[in-house]
Parts: sequence; C-alpha cells; structure tokens
Amino acid sequence: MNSNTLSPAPTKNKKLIFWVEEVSAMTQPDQIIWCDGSQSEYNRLIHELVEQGMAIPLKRENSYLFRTDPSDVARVENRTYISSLKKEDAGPTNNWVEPEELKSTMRELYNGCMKGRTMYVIPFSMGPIGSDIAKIGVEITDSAYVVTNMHIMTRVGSKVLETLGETGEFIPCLHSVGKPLKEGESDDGKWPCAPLDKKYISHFPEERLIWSYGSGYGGNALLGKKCLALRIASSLAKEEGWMAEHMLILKLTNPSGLRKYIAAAFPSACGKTNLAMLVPTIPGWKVETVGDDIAWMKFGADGRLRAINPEAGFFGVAPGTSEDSNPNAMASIKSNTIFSNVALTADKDIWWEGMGTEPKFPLTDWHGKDWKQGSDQPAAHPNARFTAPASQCPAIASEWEDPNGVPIDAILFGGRRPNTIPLVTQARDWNHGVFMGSIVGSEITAAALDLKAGTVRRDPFAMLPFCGYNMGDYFQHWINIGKKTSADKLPKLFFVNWFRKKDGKFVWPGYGENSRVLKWIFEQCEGLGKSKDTAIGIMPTEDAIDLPKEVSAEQLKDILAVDTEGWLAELKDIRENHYPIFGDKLPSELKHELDKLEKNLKS
Ligand code: OXD
Ligand code: MN
Repeated sequence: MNSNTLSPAPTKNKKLIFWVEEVSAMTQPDQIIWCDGSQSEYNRLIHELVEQGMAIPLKRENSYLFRTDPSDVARVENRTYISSLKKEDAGPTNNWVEPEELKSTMRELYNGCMKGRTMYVIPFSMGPIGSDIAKIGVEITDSAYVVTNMHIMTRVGSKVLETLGETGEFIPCLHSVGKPLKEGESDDGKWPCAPLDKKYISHFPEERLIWSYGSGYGGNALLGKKCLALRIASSLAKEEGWMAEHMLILKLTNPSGLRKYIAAAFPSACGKTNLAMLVPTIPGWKVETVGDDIAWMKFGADGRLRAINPEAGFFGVAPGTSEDSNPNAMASIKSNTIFSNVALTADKDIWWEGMGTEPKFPLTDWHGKDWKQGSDQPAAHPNARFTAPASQCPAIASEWEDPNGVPIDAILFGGRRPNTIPLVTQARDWNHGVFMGSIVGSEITAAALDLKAGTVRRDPFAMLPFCGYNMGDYFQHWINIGKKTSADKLPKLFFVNWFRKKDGKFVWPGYGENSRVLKWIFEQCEGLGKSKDTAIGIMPTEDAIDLPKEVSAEQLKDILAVDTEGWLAELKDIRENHYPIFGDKLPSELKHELDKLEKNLKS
C-alpha cells in the first residue's frame, strides 16, 4: 500500500494508530477509511454496495436486502475459539488453541487478505457513550456490509474517538472476509467469504483482543455483539465483579403505574426479541423494551444490580416475526433496515415464512432464485435477519439509553423444552436460581450453522456459545455475585418455559399471553403473588395465573404440575452427563442444590 492511500488518523491515541498501521501492513488494503458514523457515510457505503450488486434497494424507506453465500448464514460455533493462555481457562465447553499457534495460523491468512479492498476502521461504543458501564471497541474490517450493520447495532464515530482520547483503552476487533482480490478483480455481486475450514472467530481474553477471519455474517463479523459484548466482556466481568449476559431487558408496568425491570436469558432463537417487545393481552399492563439480546449488569451505589443494553439496534431472526407474534418488531423494520437472506417480492418488498401474509408472486428466494409455493426449501433462510435501530421500536423504554442502567428486579431463565419444565417456577434463593440457570437446555434452532436442529442441548444461562472463559468458573462467578449484596437487593430468579407440547402441539399460546406469567412474576417481586412451595421451587397456585382463552384449566394444571418422573430423568442427566463436564470447577453449591432437589423429589 502506498503511504498516500493512508487517510490521516482522526485520533492521537497512539495504541490505536500503531494497531491500525500494524494491521494495514499485514493485510495490505488498497485504502484505509476511518469511519465517522455519519448518515452521509452510511449513505455513501450503501450506494457503493448497491452499485456493486451486493445490496438491493427495497420499497421500504432506506432499506436494503443482502444475500450471503450459502456457506455463510449463521454463527460457526465449531470455528469459534477462546484462546486463553491456559486451556483450562477456556474450559470444557469452548474450542481452544494455544494463542501463539492460533495467531501464527491466522497471521498467514491475514497476510495480504485485504488486497484490492478498503480497510475500514470503526470506533464504536458498546453502551451509551461515556457510561461507566460502557466499553469502547475498534473494529477493523474489509466489509462495507459490516460497517453499515455496525452503524445500526452500535454507537459508531467521532464522539467515540473523543471519549477515547490520547490514552484511553479500547478492545481491538480485527475482521476480514478472507477473500483478497486480484488486480482488476471484483466481487461481481457475490458475497465474499472464505471456506468453512478457513473461518476463525478467535478471542484472546487476557489481551482483550478479537480476531475474526473468513465470515461476513452476523455474530461472526459484527464483532461488538457476541465477540465483544459477551465473550470478551464476560471474562472482563468476572475479573471486575460484574456480569455480561445473553439477556433481554424489559420494563413491566402494572395498571397502577408501578414498574419492574426484568432480564431474561434464553438460548438463541427462543423468542428473546418477542418477549422484549411483548404486547400484553391483560388490560392495563405495559411492556417496554430496554434490550433484546445482551445485558451488562453492575452493582449500583444502592447495592442493586443495574443493567444496560450495550447495543443500539436489533439483529433479529426474521422468519416467524409477524404482526401477530411481534407487532413492535414489524414497526421497527418499516424503514432504515438491513435485511439479510429474506425473500424478495416483485414490488421490492421482503417476505419470510411466518410473516403472517401470503407471499406475492413472483417471489425470489434468499438464493436469488424464483421460488414456488410448495417448494421443499424455505424462501427465506431460517436464520435470515433484520438489522434495525432500537430507537425505531415503538415500545422502546424512555430510559433505554440511561447511562446508569435500570435496576433489575427479576431474572428469568428458559429454553424450548417440550416437556418436564413447567410454565414458571421461582427459585427459593439465589443459589437455587443459579442452579436453574446452570441446567438450562433447549431444542436446537437455526442460529448456529453446525448444530443439528431438533435435539435438546444444555445451554447454561444461554451462554454456552458465548462464555469467554471456563463455564465452571462462570457458575462460581454467579454464586459469588449473590454474596456481594444483601438477599433483598438481589433480583429474584425464575425458570420459565413457554414451549410445553402435548400431542406435538404447543399447550401455552406464548407471545402476548406470556404477560400472564410476567404478571405473576411482578406480584412475586412485590411479595403479593399466590404461590406454593414445591419440590422444584416456588410455583403459582392453580388460580394464580389467569387463563388465556386457548388454554383449559386442566391444561394449565398440567403445565404447572411437578412432573416427578420427568424431573428424576432430568436429574439423572444432570448428574451423569451435564455436571461431570465441569469436573473440579463445579461449585459445591450446585452439587448441594442437585442433592437437595433429589431429596425433595424422593420425599
Ligand atoms: C443472536 C444469537 O444472533 O444468539 O442473537 O445467535
Ligand atoms: Mn443472541
């Protein structure tokens, strides 16, 4: 690269300037652009992407469709590494390669990988700029698609550099699509990426460094999200005594105007976005959105856990999102939205399975091919996404950007479990709740490329793919958090399951009807709920939850019953298959909770 193609750095931060120079020397881009986060920058990049045939303008205002390579449609968990100095610190649930070995493999790949491309430097803040809880990252990428998505998902730009100053710390996030261009070659409208065995999503927690290569999609490439805000942040949080969690945050207001803030950890594609934006079916109750995917929680001066949403946008799963399932999401994506791998109608609108409308033909599928009704392949990829600014959500809470965060009253854990796990259970105390979080499991969905859909996998705290260190130490961290403040100040912990099935059909209607469960949770936080103690925890009495019209009293009783046989099987699986994975790292408190559960079930 000639020195005249190096645009002057708009910062005096030496570490940043040095890193950008070092990366450009290795990757050899044609030019470097420092991103300022402005609307004109967004418009210019989108215009270029349209010109290159990568983005298709839609009839929705300022909205575009991208189609990725069929091999690059989701997170790649088996190519994701926690490269701590010691293998033990990555733990049994993460892929590990010794850091110098991994870096040397990746350096070879990075060598000249940006030839023929532009290198963008994106300064971004996770969390409101300047908030005590926020963190600054800088992503270097050779993908304009990534820049435009980062504009929506994070706070990008000059203000971040101002906050960083000359000596401020940032988390370096290096990304390349891994497809250098030869002299005169262009992408020709084809999504650039590297083959699966050359993809690496690597984290170096001691150095607080992220290196991603070969994929341009979602969490593999928008490095503020899963890589920084969960994997690196969780490891920082353990060191510093706070929490970085895969949780939505919602504000629930009762008819008298009293409010509670609830966080909820569900595995990918279990409806976090839907719950965060829920429209209650019970009169007088209101849900507002603070975040739909990630919560960073720190103790405030009052000893309560306060949470911020570190993101600025939603990267939501499109299929299944409809006016019925999530009208607020549908309103959020009316304009200024990037769609990836959805289907395209002839009048340049989008469509996907479960959108609640009939497709308009001719319809073009996510491969760009004509799609006919009755095809055995979906028109939209099951992990097709929308990227939309959070500020466009009609249900966004006024305090969603409060730098001090919101005080969390309750935390829910849950997953897709067709049997055994009841609709709702409250933990008796913090450690019992940590036990519930540690045994979360869910039927697998399409959010990750390399897993078999349909089977149940344990996903403790919904953090299995996102915990940046040893999961046994992570359990201990949760136990320790419970000792940092008095029990009355800690959030109350609950286990929920909207996904019980009978004869292959969901028993509970979910969506807006989940407000009935939230109401009970609210009442429990106030100490006013109707509840009883059971072998598995505190549960609603039979008359505590109002019936939705689709559910009979008998059915509700069934999904609120303690299924002793099912729980004994669950217990056996935890004892024999799940907990042994963590060896000596499994906190004694969790072994104790398991013994207690067994005793309760057998007595
Ligand atoms: C996501 C995920 O994209 O969890 O949020 O996979
Ligand atoms: Mn997620």
